[in-house]
Amino acid sequence: MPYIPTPYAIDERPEPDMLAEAQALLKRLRTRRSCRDFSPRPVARELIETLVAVAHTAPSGANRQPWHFVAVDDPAIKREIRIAAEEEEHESYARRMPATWLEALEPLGTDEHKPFLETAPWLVVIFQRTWEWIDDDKQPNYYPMESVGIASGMFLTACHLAGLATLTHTPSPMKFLRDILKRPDNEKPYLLIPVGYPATGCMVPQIEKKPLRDVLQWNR
Ligand code: IYR
Repeated sequence: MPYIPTPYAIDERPEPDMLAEAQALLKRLRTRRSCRDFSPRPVARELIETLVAVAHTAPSGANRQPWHFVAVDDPAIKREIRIAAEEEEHESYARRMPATWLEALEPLGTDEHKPFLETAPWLVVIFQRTWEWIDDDKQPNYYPMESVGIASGMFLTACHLAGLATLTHTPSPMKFLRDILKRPDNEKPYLLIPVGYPATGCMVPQIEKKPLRDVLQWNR
C-alpha cells in the first residue's frame, strides 16, 4: 500500500491552559483504583461500546490494530468464566505461585475467589492478535503486546473518566477465555477487565505510588 499523506493538526491552546488541564487530569486519574467489589447495577451497552471505541483509537505496530474486544454481560457466560477462572486461580494460589509472590500480594488482600466475575455488569476481555492471514499469507503482527497494552491503558483511563470502576484481572493461565468466547487460534487472551460501579461500601487496599522523582529522570 502506498504512503498517502493527510494533514495533521492538534487542538492548540495556551500552555498555561494545557498545564491546568494536565493537572486536573492528574487529580482525576489519581483517584483510580482497581476494584474487586462491584455493584450489580447495569451499565448501558452504548457506554461500553464508546469506551471500546476510545481504546480502538490507540496507535499500533504498522497500524495492524492487533486487538479484539469481547464484551460480556450474559450471566450464563459470566458464570462459565468465573468457574473456569476460579479453578485456575485455586491451582495458582495453592501450588503455582511461589511464596515470594503470595507475600507480595498480601497487602492487596486477593485470593482465589472471584465473585466480581459474576457481579460486575460487564466483563471486557481483550485479546491480542499475534498473526493475521493477509492475501493467503500468514503474517505476524508487529509489537502486538505493546499495542494491546496501550489500547488497554486507554480503555482503563476512559472507563475511569467516564465514572466506571475497572479491574485488570489476569487469571493464569487464561486460555480458557479463548475456548469459552470462541475466539480463533491467532488470538491470545491479554486482560480480563470487569467494568461497572463499585459496590456500596466498597473498600480497596491502602497503597502508595512511588514519588515521581523515583520514576522520572531528566536527561542523563
Ligand atoms: N491472578 C491472581 C493473582 C494476582 C497477581 C497479581 I501480579 C496481582 O497484582 C493481583 C493478583 C488474582 O487475580 O488473584
